[in-house]
Amino acid sequence: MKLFHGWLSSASRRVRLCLAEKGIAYESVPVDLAAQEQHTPAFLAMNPNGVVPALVLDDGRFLYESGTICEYLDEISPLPPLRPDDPYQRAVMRNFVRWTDEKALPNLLVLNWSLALQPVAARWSDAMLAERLARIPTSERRDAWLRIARQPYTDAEKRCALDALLMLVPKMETMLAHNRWLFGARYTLADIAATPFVARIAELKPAALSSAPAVAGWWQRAQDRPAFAQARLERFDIALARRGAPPADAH
Ligand SMILES: N[C@@H](CCC(=O)N[C@@H](CS)C(=O)NCC(=O)O)C(=O)O
Repeated sequence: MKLFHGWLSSASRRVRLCLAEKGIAYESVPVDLAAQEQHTPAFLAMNPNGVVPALVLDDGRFLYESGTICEYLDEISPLPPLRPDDPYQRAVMRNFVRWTDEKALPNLLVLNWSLALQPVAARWSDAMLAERLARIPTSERRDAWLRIARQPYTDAEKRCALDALLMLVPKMETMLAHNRWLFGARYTLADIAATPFVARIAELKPAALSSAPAVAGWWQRAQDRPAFAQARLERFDIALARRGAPPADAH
């Protein structure tokens, strides 16, 4: 398999975690988001939404949407199982993943894009910006790129985004009250979905974790898993300094 991904991208980090948990070998193809490689015709042929990640299967077919990719990997490579056995619990797990997609990701986007993309996009001339916006397939991301290029998020907006991202912590604290992992004794795709967000919370506001003991314990256990190191969830500032280049020892 071939994974087109961003080193800093939460959705890509999820899939790297899942591949590592499964022990599935893959070719890593980093996509430079600041250079908008995700909007090239070749990339759009793999993912018409123009976002990372995209997975190319061994038979040449493509798959996108990180949550969907992780479920697919769990189906084709059942060991270790990464979903609850009970269909109801599986459904609830899917809703948790969806919650992170809908509530956590857009707020993290405000914070991460302000650091990673705004300094680059602000330098584009109006003509360059218009040309680049025209390649973006969805109106939602076209608006996001226009916003980051011409009207940077204010400190108040960033504070709001961080507060909204932090809503994940009490939600997880409740789920972990009597559980080792989010859905019980088994590490699941819900834990994988949450990991990139908690990693950023640990960098942006570590105090939020010190005041949530169950989440703090979960975060330590998540980092102790061998797959965590293999998936290369480096600190955002360190990875950003390399500007999309792969870590020296990454595959
Ligand atoms: N729902 C999608 C979200 C993917 C997504 O938003 N990817 C971001 C990085 S985390 C991206 O490609 N951003 C670049 C852009 O929007 O141009 C998934 O889970 O795969």
